[in-house]
Amino acid sequence: MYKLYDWNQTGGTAVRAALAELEITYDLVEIDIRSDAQFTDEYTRINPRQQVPSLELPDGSILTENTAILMHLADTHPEANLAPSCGSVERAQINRWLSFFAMNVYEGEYRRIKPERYTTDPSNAQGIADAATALVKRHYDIFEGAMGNGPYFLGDRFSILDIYVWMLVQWWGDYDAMRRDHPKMLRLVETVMDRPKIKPVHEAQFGPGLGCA
Ligand SMILES: N[C@@H](CCC(=O)N[C@@H](CS)C(=O)NCC(=O)O)C(=O)O
Repeated sequence: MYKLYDWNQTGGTAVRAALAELEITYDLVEIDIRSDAQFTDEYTRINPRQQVPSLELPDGSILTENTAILMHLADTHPEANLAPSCGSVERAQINRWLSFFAMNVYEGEYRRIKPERYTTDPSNAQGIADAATALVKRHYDIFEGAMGNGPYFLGDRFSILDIYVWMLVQWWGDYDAMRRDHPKMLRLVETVMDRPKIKPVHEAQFGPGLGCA
């Protein structure tokens, strides 16, 4: 049995969506990051980085880092075709963009949300948040330029990268600008959130529309 440690509207939503696509049942352990439950000794033993998500695998081992979790779920359920095969060029591209989003967009979103963590000078927090907004937008611009005709990154082929992008975009907020500046990305996101197995995850986590309700 898988056990997911997570809280609402976090990056763990991508893991929930992948588990839903794979029809995997799991136990959910809520780690309320609003009340600092990630900092308890008990959870720190599970994830020393004191973040969610963490996934306990059926063998009892713990996997952290969203992109590693998504790739492992895809690899261990090849029949669902959520990732191209090892060694293929498509696989390398999926890895490339997962790293790109994890390092730049996920991290950039965190700087937008919690700028005070990224400075020793609290009076500069707004500047950090503003720079982070520009950083995330720049990376969305780059991805938009790399998108083909869609609807997914690999065309008609759905993958864990699409799940990851769908999750990240929910934190962005300015969807009028996105419709204008990143229409291919937004189409990808709207296609993912309409998938029959992901729609219930989306609505439970984010509400009926785009973004965190
Ligand atoms: N690199 C980690 C980042 C995880 C992360 O930032 N999780 C956030 C929620 S989206 C968290 O647990 N925040 C609580 C905290 O940092 O105190 C991953 O990709 O899984």
